[in-house]
Amino acid sequence: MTSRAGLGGLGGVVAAGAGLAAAELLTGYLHQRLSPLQAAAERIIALTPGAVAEGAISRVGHADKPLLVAGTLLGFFVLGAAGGVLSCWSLLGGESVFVLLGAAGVAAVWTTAPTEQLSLVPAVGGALVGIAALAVLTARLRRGQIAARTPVTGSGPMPAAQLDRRTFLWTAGAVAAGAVAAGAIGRWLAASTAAVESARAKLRLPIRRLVAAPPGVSVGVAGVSPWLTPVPAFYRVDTALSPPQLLPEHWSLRIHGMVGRVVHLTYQDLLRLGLEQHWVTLCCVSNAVGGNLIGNALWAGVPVRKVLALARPGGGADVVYSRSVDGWTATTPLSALMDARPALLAVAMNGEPLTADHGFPVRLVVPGLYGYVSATKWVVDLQVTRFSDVTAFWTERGWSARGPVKTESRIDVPRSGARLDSGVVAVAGVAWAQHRGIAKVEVRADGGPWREATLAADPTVDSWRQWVYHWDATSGSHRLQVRATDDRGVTQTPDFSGPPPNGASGWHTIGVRVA
Ligand SMILES: Nc1nc2c(c(=O)[nH]1)N[C@H]1C(S)=C(S)[C@@H](COP(=O)(O)O)O[C@H]1N2
Ligand SMILES: [Mo]
Repeated sequence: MTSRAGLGGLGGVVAAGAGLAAAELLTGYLHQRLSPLQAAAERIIALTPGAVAEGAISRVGHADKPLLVAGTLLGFFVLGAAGGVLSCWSLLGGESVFVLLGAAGVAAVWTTAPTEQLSLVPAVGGALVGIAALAVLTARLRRGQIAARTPVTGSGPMPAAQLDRRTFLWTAGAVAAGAVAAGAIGRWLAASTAAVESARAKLRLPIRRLVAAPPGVSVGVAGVSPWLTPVPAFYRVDTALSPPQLLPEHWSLRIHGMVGRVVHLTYQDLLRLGLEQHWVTLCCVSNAVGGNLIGNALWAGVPVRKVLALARPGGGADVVYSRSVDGWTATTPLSALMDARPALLAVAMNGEPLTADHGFPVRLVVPGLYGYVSATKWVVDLQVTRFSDVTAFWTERGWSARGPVKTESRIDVPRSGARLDSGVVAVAGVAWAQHRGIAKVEVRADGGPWREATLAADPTVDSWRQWVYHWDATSGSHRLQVRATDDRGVTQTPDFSGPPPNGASGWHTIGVRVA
């Protein structure tokens, strides 16, 4: 009996630990500010009467935070043990304690960070793991007699009860070891996120920080994508489940392959080459016609040309094979990196150091090419070589080795399916043909004649361009289409194609109803 209760208590502590560890792992993985355990500790500070809290804090001095977290952890373990003991007789009884513990974690996070996306995932995930671990660990204890710690004598088979006890202890030990490992990984992930955030905050880059769109780039129609895409709204596409957390002092770039000299650059070496700021529209090859995997930002970085010049690419080379710290690769034509376009090893976006999501500390940005063949984030290696000798990540998966951006245009307003009043309606959107420039945008209704839209100013051929067409809407259902012509006189093809293997094409078409 005592042995059974004792093992139940142990199982409860281990199950509570498994739940807390799972929560720590999810917290670190999802880059949340506080784990449920930390949030609970923070709530306890907030709920403690001021005088008591101050007294306690002054007595324990700077150790107050870790002590408080340790105390909260102890509280979880004590309640976990109680749940474990209960569950030897009634699983429902034991689990209700765990449900309460989970609810406390969820409530603590909810009251400290209610608005953060995903903030409740660690608490809910941790609760589920704890509940499951309790059920599994105490199953053998509920089944009946567990032998006390008596040495096995003789050579006969071990009694069943003794076997159950062993199995229980082995399982509990394994779960506890897994929990310690998961908790440690979670803490390590959280610490690396915090380190990158503080490194970003401390950086003083010699760049323009107050970023505003150049004059005249907006057609002034509500609902059109702003010319400058704010970083939080900028699309993100990568294969990293969790973005690499790479500190500037740990970053270096190796330039090698068909070069006169192998070059290694540190972050400071790179900055010393001189930063430039350029507006460049980046888009994804997976962007469907009318899609939103596209954004425009002011990038600050060092021209790739300058960096390559240090290594002196040799004759016969036609590609730069870039690699990120997490092993992703891209093949970018050497010519696009050596000609006059502002291909950058970028360190900042819209006046702020890159975020971890967008490639901190250094990424590539090359106007005129889809991201999958040019925009390597967390870039650490540039190999000058030949297209015939390498294949990049997406090329191995069936996408084209070369990915020049196709001339495209999109109707942002009105929305497809909109109900409008008759009269003059502003049809507006964006068009892009990076590094060629947009010369003309035309709109037509119901397959009628193409009408030229008015274009906003175009300070660079590397960014998208806004356009507006004032359409005289008559009642009925209508189909609106747009097409763009680039500065080379090439008009967007009507041939509709989905994204694979080298980018979508076709005219963006929407339907509207006019009253
Ligand atoms: N390291 C790494 N860099 C990468 C990718 C990736 O998966 N891994 N995806 C590329 C693709 S397909 C695109 S479209 C752009 C997107 O950049 P963004 O996430 O900053 O918008 O990054 C490129 N750089
Ligand atoms: Mo992409």
